[in-house]
Amino acid sequence: MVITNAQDFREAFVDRLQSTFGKAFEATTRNDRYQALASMVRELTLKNWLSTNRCSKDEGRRQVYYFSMEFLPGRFLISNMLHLGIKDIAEEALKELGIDLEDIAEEEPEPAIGTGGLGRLGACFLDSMASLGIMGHGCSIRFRYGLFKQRIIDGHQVELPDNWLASGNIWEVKKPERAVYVRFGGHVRPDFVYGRMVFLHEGSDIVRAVPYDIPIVGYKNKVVNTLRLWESEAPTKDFDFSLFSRGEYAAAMKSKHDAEAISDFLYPDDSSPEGKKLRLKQQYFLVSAGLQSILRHHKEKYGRLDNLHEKVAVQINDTHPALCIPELMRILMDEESMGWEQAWDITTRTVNFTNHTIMPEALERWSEHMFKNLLPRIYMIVEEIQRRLRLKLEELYPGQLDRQSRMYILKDGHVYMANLAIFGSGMVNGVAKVHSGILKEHLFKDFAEVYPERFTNMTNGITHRRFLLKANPGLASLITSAIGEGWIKDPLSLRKLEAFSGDASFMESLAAVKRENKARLARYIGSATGIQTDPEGIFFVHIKRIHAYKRQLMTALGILDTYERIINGEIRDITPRTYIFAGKAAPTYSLAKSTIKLISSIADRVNSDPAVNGFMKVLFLENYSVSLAERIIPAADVSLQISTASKEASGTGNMKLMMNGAVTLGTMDGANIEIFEEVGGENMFIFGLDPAEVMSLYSSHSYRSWDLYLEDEGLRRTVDRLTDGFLPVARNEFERIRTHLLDENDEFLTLKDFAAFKKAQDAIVPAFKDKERWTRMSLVNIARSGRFSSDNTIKGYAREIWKIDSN
Ligand code: F58
Repeated sequence: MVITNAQDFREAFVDRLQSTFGKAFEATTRNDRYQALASMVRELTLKNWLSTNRCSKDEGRRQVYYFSMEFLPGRFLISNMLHLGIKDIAEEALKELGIDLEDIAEEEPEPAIGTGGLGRLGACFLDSMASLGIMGHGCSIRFRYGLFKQRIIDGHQVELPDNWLASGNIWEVKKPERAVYVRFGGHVRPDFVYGRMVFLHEGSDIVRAVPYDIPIVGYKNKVVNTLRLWESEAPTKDFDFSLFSRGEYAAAMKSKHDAEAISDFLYPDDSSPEGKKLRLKQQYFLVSAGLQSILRHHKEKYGRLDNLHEKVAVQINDTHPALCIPELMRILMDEESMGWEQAWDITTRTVNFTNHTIMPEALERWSEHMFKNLLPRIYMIVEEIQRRLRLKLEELYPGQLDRQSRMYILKDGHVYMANLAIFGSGMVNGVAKVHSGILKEHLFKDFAEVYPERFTNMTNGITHRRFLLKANPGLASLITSAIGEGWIKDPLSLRKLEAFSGDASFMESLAAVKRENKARLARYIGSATGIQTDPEGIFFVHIKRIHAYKRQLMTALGILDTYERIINGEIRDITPRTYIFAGKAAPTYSLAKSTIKLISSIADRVNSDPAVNGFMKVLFLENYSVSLAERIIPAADVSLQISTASKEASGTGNMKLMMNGAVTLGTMDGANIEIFEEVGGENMFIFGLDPAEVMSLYSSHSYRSWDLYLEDEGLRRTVDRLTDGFLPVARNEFERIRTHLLDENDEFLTLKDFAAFKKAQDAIVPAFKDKERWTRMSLVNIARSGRFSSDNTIKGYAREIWKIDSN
């Protein structure tokens, strides 16, 4: 298929529709049209995929494998078209046929294999690696059900299964011939073969891992990398027929179900031992399947494994894939007959670890008992790693058992995954300067003292191709008309835009693009919720996972306070304000779920009050996803990034919003600090405690939220509103939140920072009303966002961690 103009494209498309569906063009459905178009785009990517694979084979360049439990790539269709350079032609051709490309793109089911920033970061990295010509691939699980679909019913989050694969996935290619086998349970028997000790793994359950490959298309460079997703199956595809013939139906199906369960759900509920076991199984499944296939490929190419670290870099995304370390050891020793020293040397030069959070609940540890039963050979290897770690620490810190044990992998009946990841990796990085500092100085201080050279920082980034070029075509074309299209390959050149701050017509166009994006979002909100919003007013946007440390609660209390001050006549400025929230709460996280209900209740009260109706609206948009983010972000005026300082490792929503001209209202946390370095205090609104202040407040134990509440009348009024019948819900509905804020002493310092937050928010209104000033702030944010492109981040990883060239 060679397509060079809209007419060719139109003909090929109509032809494809007819030959696939046997229908006249007029009779085809929206889904038929999506399928036909996607199959054309897929065909174009496959050609480049083949040549990329051939070229990487020929050149012997170092390949990067990004192991992650999560990837949130978003929809592929339009992004692939942009990257292949055929979007404009296709859009024109479709228009001639009366088809809106954006409309049919909605037919694509969105891969929901992720919860938040961590999964989206993986997808941004894949995009940047492909676009920079780095041979970098993703490795994950093909979860049949991704994260739940969120509905908001009567203000509550309701979770529904997300069967994203129900009607197939046109982008994937199943590779049954590349299947591998993964073992669980059983026991290990040492034996001697030709005088050498070997470990025989007997009586284990075997699961077949089948890869599905998704092409990741680089931007106009003919590079196509791979996101490989593994699906679990029983080793023989059918059930056990002998049991079936004896009438034991349930037993006959059991092993099939058990095997398939591994790739059924992302993050099964792990409050039960069974749930925990399944999670550990998933982690080992991912790691073992991924590494076996990498090593097989490497051997096919080089015929040896002693050069593995020269040709392969494995990046482990948080601790979920940390079993890469003992599994690589197992393969090198048990299957390739390498000695411990050599295998360890290769492993630690191949694997690197990224930490994404300091929240204690995310620092994984497994019961040693469960670990040993499920992964007996891996357990033996971990025991030996622990033994060697202990010897090393005893040598360094003789007799200092407390200090030593803080670094142990095995202790108190548990396996500590972060300690394993640090000890077994070549490099360890955090995801923003402040976060990497906290890792070195607090969380992993002991290790950083042993291995100072191992710790580094790689500030996160986002792909400007999805979050600007694709999501905001109006802004993208204004930028291109001003500075040319060089910024798409070189995002730092967005800086050139600053020269236009004195160009009245450019600035007017910039404001017009934002207005148009807001009008588009307002239309969407109107049709999705029936609520009318005013695109002339301020759009405040707080979109991310719902978590107490991200303080959606503070925004909600801020709205309550503003609303009351308006109806009391304390605020007379009636600049329209729309507050937009979106995000999912973990199903078992009751405080986060109450926060969603609170936002919905505030929305019910505010949106139905005629006294503020013309100018104040609150919305919680359900089912946050990459595509919903792409809708909201271009329309944001104010980006709420208000986590308790020190808690947000980096944040990446802050970067996406900044790049689209939103001004940040934030705390000095995560990458906000680096955004501040770029744009300065005059182009963002910073408030509240900084990380050092927060940490010293915690360690001094001097904070009492009750005292603050009793002292500050305004604060008391707002907190009381939760439970005094002001909101249209039962009075005890938000008792949980009140308890968190007062009796549990406000762990995330929402009340402590509240006065500063209010002040910062109040300062936004006059700044927004000064249109020239606001548009200039917006321009500076866009122009200086290039540093936060994931292209830069990936160049950093390539240079410092993977030691490869990127152009
Ligand atoms: C996020 N982590 C961080 N974790 O919160 C964010 O600051 C950072 O920018 C981002 O990683 C990328 O580095 C994150 O998204 C999760 O989603 C957890 C995964 C495991 C279950 C609990 C949530």
